Amino acid sequence: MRTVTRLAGFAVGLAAVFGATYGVGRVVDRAPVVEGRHDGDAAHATDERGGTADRLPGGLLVSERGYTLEPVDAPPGEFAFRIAGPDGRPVTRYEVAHDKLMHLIVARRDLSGFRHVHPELAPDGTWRVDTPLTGPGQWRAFADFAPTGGEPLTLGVDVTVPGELTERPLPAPATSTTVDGYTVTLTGAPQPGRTSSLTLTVSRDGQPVADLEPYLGAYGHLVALRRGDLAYLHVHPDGTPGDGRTRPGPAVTFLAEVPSAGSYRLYLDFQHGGRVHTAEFTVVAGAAPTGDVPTPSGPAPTGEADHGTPGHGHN
Ligand SMILES: [Cu+2]
Repeated sequence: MRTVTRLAGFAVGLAAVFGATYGVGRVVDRAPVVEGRHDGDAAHATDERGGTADRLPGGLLVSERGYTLEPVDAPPGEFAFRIAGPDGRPVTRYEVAHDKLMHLIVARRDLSGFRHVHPELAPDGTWRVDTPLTGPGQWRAFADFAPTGGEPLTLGVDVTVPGELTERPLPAPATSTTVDGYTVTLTGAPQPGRTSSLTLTVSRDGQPVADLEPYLGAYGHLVALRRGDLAYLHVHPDGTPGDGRTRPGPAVTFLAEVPSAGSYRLYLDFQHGGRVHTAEFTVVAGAAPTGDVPTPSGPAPTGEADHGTPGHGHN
């Protein structure tokens, strides 16, 4: 019974978010479904924010716990925003997290165009960065930060870049990809409602890369976005440089918690040769990694069956 109640609350929360974001009442006709958990553990597992797993994933709200993400006008080529605090004034004091005061992540609503950048803070509380919005489309911008005196937060806001939009289909699930001449392979698959180990292994020209450079306090930084609503997920590196057990590649392991079945896009930032590279993967939680598993008989709902199928109500 507890599970049913929790899911119902989650669905209501999502509907409210979409209503606020788009100004329409019926964008979501099916809430993401958490399946396969009947022992209630997921509802009580604490995350790094000290909250519980039945709290909404990060990035779905533009305003949370008194803090609001406010884009501000900026010259061409620049993206600027403020975080309004509980007193309504721009927040000017932040705590360092993952080596930075502010992490700004952007992606188009079709999950293309991912960028992870670090804006600079002006004394008046305005954050500025060379715009990471690299082309026309509906973008989601995520501010991941910890205000001094408050809990860590990820707020999200929609930003439209005018122009002719070419919607890109989500790439099919894969366990290997290439970026900038590196090959990155993924082992492990996220499972809804529990912590899963994901290992990414980097090679170049067939040789393992065993001298990755620390980036944001780790040998890799992994962001996951959920297809359909771009929920922003915490993925914790398992081990940090200098802890005596974590090696600088070729394998980097993360602990991922996904809140529901369905498709996710993973973005791995890693640094080698003095440059940051981003490897991207589509993964399907709660299903075989191929993502085209037919729906079995029985009551288990599936979140992956929409993959590649038009007219299913997702974006
Ligand atoms: Cu960052």
